[in-house]
This record gives sequence, structure tokens and C-alpha cells, in this order.
Amino acid sequence: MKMKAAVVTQDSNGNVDLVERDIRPLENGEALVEVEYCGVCHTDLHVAAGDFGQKPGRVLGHEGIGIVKEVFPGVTSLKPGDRVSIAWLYKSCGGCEYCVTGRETLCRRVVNSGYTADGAMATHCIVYADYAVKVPEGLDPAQASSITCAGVTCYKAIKVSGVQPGQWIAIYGAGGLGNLAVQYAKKVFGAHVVAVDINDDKLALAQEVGADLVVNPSKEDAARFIQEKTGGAHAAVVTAVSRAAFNSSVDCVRAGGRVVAVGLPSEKMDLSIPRLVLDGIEVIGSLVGTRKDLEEAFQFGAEGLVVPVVQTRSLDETNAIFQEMRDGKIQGRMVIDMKKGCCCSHS
Ligand code: 8ID
Ligand code: ZN
Repeated sequence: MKMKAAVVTQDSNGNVDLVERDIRPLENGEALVEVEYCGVCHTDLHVAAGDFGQKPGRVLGHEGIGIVKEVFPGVTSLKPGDRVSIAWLYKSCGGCEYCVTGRETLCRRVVNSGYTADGAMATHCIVYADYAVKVPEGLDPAQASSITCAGVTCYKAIKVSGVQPGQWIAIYGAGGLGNLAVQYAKKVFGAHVVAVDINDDKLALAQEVGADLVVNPSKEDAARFIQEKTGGAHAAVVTAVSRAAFNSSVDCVRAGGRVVAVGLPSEKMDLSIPRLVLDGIEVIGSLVGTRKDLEEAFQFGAEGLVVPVVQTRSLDETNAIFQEMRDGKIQGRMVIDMKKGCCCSHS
């Protein structure tokens, strides 16, 4: 059987080639999923451009949702017909200090979809069954796809931020991740939210989904604005792909504030040592979420507390979507619908 897939170009130039490939036979513990939707995450752009090492030929995609078609004999966690996710956490070792202490995404032997394993930007994908999280009833599959990375990453990062109900959190970057961060922070954690983005359209959408305040750092000093309006945020989550945003986030929090780094610009941030020490600022990274985090993040979507803003396109348009993302033109999340523009010759 064949599949159609978007793979990193041989020279990792930031684009994909659309190819037809054989679907390999399943191995122990695996399941074959017919992909319905796959969101395009900015991480796909980083992988396609070789930002974390060159991955020519790799099938991208870690915001996949699909239906299980077949499982390897002995697999009990999934059955044909189940709707499941294909997330960044493809598989971890299950036995190391990270895996046994609820930090499986930090496993040193982790395998990641669309990076070190072939991912979900394809008509079909092979998953490791125990790591494919089931999508709850009542959650639209296109919306579920954007929760599979963007949603769970922000939900987890806000957990890590420790923000309490009624406190202020600053969300830097109001794109695919940031729009969902605003919603989780507001609707699930009961925080007051200030959204920061260089694009006014994204700020308008952030306001629509619940941001109390918005600020555009290309027009005014965001950290000063946040200090003046809130007395300093209690926490900040930085999803912007920009060093300037990371630097500003350290200045926007009050004494004792915590900055959670999520965005992945290939740069270094400035940290004033006196600011860190005298004001007790914490800076911590947060990487996607565990399977349990994803189950929880899905449930808030199924209950309608969080409503991902998604638009759908075809797999053939992947390079155009990448360019729109680079240009900051996408509102919410662009999701590839595998049925769109499909000739069905591959199935
Ligand atoms: O687990 C993780 N830590 C994780 C998971 C998923 C994604 C990390 N990421 C990383 C991605 O690799 C990427 O580096 O998070 C970053 C954001 O991903 P995204 O939300 O999928 O990207 P996007 O939709 O393009 O949104 C980025 C937003 O940042 C804004 C842009 O306008 C856009 O809305 N932005 C930029 I670029 N510079 C800014 C600045 N200086 C800014 N906003 C505020 N200030
Ligand atoms: Zn992602």
C-alpha cells in the first residue's frame, strides 16, 4: 500500500517535497493510522530548515489526528476505528529517571514524530500504540489536531508557570500556540491575560478569545506597558520566535515572577544577573506535554472551554502554508485536511 507524504527536501531548504511512498509493515507495538488532519506547527518550519540538524526525507508533522486501521498482534491499547493523536512524543524509553517521574518528554532516548520518526503530514502514519492518545467524543478532529501540539504545549507551559486564578500572565506571541495559550490561561486557569504580538490581527483575535489586554511591541515597550497596567505579570509564557520577545518577557514580570520559555528561535537571550538575583526571577523551559497532559488538554476542548481557531487546506499546499506562517499571515492554526484535493489513488 502507498501513502502520500510531505517530506523535508534533500538540502533542508525549509520546504517539503510531496512524495509517494510505500507503507512499511507494522512492527511490535505499532499501529497504522489513516490521517484525517495534521496542523502545521512552526516547529515543522524549524525541522524543514535544519534548525535542529538536517533531516532530509523525513515525513514532517506532529499535530496529527487519524483513525486506527490496523494494529500489530498483541497491541491492546488501541483497536481499529479508534480516533487518535500523532504528537511530538512518538515514544520514550519508559524506564529512565524522566519517564518514571512524569517527565517523559525529557527522556534521553525519546523519539519524536516528524523529527526522528516519520510524522503525520501524510495520508498514513505508523504510531507506537501506547503513545497515541485517544481523542474524546465531542471534540472536532480538526480542532483536536491543533491541541495535539499547540494546545498541550501551552496547557503544560501554563501549569509550569504556576499562575494562580486572578493573577496576571503575559503570553508573548499570539500565533498558533499563543492563541491557545490565551484560552487555556483564561478559561482553564482563571488568570488575567495580556497578549503580546507584533501583528495587530493576531492581537485582535487574542482579544476575541479572551485576552484582557493586548500590546504590540513594534509600537510601544511591551514590558513597560505590562508593568504599568498590571504591576508586573506574575508569569509569562513566551511562544514568539524572537529573541526580543524573550528579553522583554524577563522585564515584564514582577519580583518572584516566572518566565516559561516555549518558542524556539535559534538564539541566546540576555539575562541580567542583578535582575535575576535581586528580584528572584525564574526562567524555565517547557517542552510539549506528557500523554496525560494531552488527555487533559483534549478534555477541555471536548467540554468547549477551549475552542481552537483552525482553517483547513490540502497537503499539496504545504509549502504555501509554510510561507504564510513565515510571513505571520495565519490566524490561529492552519490544518491540513488529508481528504482535501485527494485523488484517492494512494489508498
Ligand atoms: O514544546 C515546545 N516548547 C514547543 C512546541 C511547539 C512549538 C515549541 N514550539 C515553538 C515553535 O518551534 C516556534 O518556535 O514555539 C514557537 C511558536 O510556534 P507557533 O505558535 O506554531 O508559531 P506561529 O504560529 O508562527 O506564531 C509565532 C508568533 O510569534 C509572533 C508572530 O507574530 C506569531 O504570531 N512574534 C514574532 I515571529 N516575533 C514577536 C515578537 N518580537 C512575536 N510576538 C511578539 N513579539
Ligand atoms: Zn508543534
